[in-house]
Amino acid sequence: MAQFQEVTQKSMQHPKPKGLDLQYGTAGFRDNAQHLDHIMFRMGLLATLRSKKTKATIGVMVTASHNPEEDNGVKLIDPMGEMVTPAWEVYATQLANAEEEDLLTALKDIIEREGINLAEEANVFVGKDTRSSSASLSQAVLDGVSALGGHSKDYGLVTTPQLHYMVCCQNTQGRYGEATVEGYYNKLSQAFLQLTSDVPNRTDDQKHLVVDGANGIGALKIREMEGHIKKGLQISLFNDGTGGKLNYQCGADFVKVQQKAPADIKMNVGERCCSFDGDADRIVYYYSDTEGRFHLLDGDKIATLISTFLKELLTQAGLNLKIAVVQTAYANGSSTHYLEDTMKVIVRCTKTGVKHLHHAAQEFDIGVYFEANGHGTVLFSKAAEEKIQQLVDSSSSDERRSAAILLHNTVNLINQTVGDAISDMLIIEAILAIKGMTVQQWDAIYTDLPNRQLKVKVSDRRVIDTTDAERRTVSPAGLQGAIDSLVKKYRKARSFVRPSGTEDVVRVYAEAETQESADALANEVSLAVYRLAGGVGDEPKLLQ
Ligand code: 16G
Ligand code: MG
Repeated sequence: MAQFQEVTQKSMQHPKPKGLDLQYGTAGFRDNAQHLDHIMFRMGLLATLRSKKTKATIGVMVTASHNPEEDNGVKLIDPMGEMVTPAWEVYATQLANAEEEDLLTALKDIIEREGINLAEEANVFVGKDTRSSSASLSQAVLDGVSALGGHSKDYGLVTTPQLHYMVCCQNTQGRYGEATVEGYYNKLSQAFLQLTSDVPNRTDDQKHLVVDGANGIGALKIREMEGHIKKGLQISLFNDGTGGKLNYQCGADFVKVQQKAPADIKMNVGERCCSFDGDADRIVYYYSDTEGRFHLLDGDKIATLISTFLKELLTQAGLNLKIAVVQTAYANGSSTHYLEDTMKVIVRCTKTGVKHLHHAAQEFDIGVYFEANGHGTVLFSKAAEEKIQQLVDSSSSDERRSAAILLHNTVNLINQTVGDAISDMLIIEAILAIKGMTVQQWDAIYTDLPNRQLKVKVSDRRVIDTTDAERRTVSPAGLQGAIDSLVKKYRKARSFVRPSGTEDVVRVYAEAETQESADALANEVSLAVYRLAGGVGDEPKLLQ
């Protein structure tokens, strides 16, 4: 077929280095940008097939999120704006690793297995982050789409969540919103201004927020959006990409891992600050207290703030909707305790990775999901949205209806397709404004248990097999028993280990009543991993 000839020909311009083998990881391919040209072309092909299969628009985002500038990567987006279904991640890996002469066979294999009609139309939306390699790599995606006769729309520089949003808007015929960047700003800013417009006497200080844009796409988009929201929010933007390097000593991952503020940021005592990651799908908040101590408000604190707010509104609106918070094993034990025991909300734990949390959150009327690292959003079921809308349209008592209006605007402010730093930031700012809360008061809702994360190098991290949402290991033999007896030595302690999905290491997490205990436990568990799971190099060094 002519289409296949076109694929073979165009593929010669995006040749695969022989023997190179890459995996579609937790959130797509990620590697040094120099290794990715053929991957991008082939993901253009795959997205076209996925579009023909689903008869819907598919998204391809070129980004390596919080990785260093030299890296790049690609994420595929399914019709409702969610991450691509796991079965197709397997195809992505197969297609990516087929040697040049086997490419058509790999392609035909997918077509056959999925029963794809090649005559079907295909539409692919493409976006990219600000990395210097992103321009040519996104061109490779576009080449892949056209090689299989698909139509594409190049959104150019957008955040990952913006592209997810566009795909959802397109496939819902505009019901979710207008599939343009301007449409995104309008929808979110209107909801934000409506939520905050009735809040009396907000001072300029209360409206002020310091934002660290990680020198990435989020900074660019905040600049574009600033004018739309300035009545309700005054932003001081740092790491806006004009001077510093992407993700270098800044951004959500740096702040979360290092537990300190970005290098080039000016923060006054008690001032609210937040950091985005390199593709603006993660956010964390922080402030510094009068003693100069740094306080981090991570995904767990964000989930608590949002779910508490929603639960109170549901009560005021008299709506009987089932709300749950979805976390991972990394959630601080204090947050889980607070949510279950004080807030009385359902808490679920899933494996690490947004797709797992997203999936679990879909089971509830309202599913709030956040990873501790700041990835997260809220999902509202169709029934929940309808009930809220009915109440907004009704003539019920003022209090019930006002609560429903707040809920309605909250729904519009949230990007339900995926975690979105801009949308999450605006919802947090709106809640703090409505409740008249300072960042310190938010932080004081519960106190995090001290914790420590370490990495251990082993010869093959796949020897570690986990169960119970990664909270327990089933292999290698003896490891879980060892962890259990170590945990017993400390008060309020918990520890688990899991193979990383993005790095060649085993991750160790420990928490306990004091920092000393958490550190000691993390050290001891690391040593157990090293000894029982084939550690390489020197024994893990004990933390001082
Ligand atoms: C990816 C995931 C993130 C997860 C992280 C875990 C998405 C969009 N991103 O970045 O959610 O926390 O991997 O990395 O799903 P790890 O497996 O190396 O610990
Ligand atoms: Mg990211």
